[in-house]
Amino acid sequence: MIHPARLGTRFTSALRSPRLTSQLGLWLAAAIAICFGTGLLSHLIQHPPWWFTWPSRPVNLYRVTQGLHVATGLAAIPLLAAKLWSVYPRLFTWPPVRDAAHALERAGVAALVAGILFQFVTGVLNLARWYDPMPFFFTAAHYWTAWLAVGGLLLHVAVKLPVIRAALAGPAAPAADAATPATPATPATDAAAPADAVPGGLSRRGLFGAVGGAAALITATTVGQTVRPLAGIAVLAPRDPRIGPQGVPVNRTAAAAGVLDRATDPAYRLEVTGPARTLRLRLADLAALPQHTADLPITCVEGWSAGATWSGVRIADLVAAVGGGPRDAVLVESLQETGRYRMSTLDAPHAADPLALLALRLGGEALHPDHGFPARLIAPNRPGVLQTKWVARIVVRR
Ligand SMILES: Nc1nc2c(c(=O)[nH]1)N[C@H]1C(S)=C(S)[C@@H](COP(=O)(O)O)O[C@H]1N2
Ligand SMILES: [Mo]
Repeated sequence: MIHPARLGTRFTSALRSPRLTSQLGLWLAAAIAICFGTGLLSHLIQHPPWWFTWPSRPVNLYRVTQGLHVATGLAAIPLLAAKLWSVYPRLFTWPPVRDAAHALERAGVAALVAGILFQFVTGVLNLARWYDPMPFFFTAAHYWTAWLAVGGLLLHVAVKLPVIRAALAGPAAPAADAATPATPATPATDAAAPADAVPGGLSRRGLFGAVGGAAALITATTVGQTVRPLAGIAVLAPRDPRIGPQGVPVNRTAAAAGVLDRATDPAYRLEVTGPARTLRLRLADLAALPQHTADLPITCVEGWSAGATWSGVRIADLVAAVGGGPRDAVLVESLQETGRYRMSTLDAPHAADPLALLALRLGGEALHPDHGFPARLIAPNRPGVLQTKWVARIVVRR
């Protein structure tokens, strides 16, 4: 049996060094910062606190921020893998903890790694719409773990700052890094001794090429779910944004939402309630109102998006018809009786935007039942989950 103290000598790559770990860490931190910022933004848009308002323009802004959220999260996976590879021999350092401070630092790193892995795994499961392995509500777990992971990350960077500084300022030659601990703060066990290196192993440039290549490949084969010119090569994206009824994907069909009968019932009435009156409108009444057309995307939080041409009645016109005004918010309710996305709120900037429609038509045809027939909400610069389908009721909120 090998004594644990000798295990370290079996990790032979001379590439491992505080410098390599720091450089990978820098890229990883940049990706995580964008991913966290855009994720937080998406959360704020969906659950706005009183101090937060989200504009209705530019119409594609959320498409960009949520596309970045998913793309940076995916691209960070090979970066994390490489960074963990660069330090994992330390799992076997002996003794495992030197003192209380060291124990705390190691526990912090363990929590941080667990948090980030949880984010990547749940994020990918959500993209794949595979909820079985997640016995919790994805959105809440993904949101709160993000705070834990980012807190852990800031702490980790703070603790490691002297090492990171010295490593990044130090000489570029990896052998020199590995041979001389960069600062007294760096324990001698930080890197395998270059004497152990396997000649002809992966070069530093080769490693960065492989990691960068993997990140680029993942991005190129998934980002087409929102960047249309790349749709043809998006072989790893779970969703082809060009495929679906009327050329637009569907997340929840009318049958799955249990609304097919009521949506196609000739007795359908849209109820519009405002400070002055309540209107009950037949589909023919809605079609007789002034119709407007808007080119707007469906932007799913899952990272896919699809632009389409919608036409129907302006939300602002309906609000005005029941005595509301441009400073009012609007509650939109679906025929769907249960489910998290049966309702949404349009804040005043969105409700008053002339592009916010109660859409009756998609691409010049009546809405397909799966796209929300007889009427769906479509408004600019909003997550897909807030674009309520099969609208039954609109309530003006002062
Ligand atoms: N009533 C209702 N509306 C809904 C949903 C839903 O489950 N129920 N899903 C939302 C989600 S998650 C998205 S991404 C869009 C998808 O719209 P589409 O199916 O018309 O493309 O509809 C939204 N509207
Ligand atoms: Mo969605």
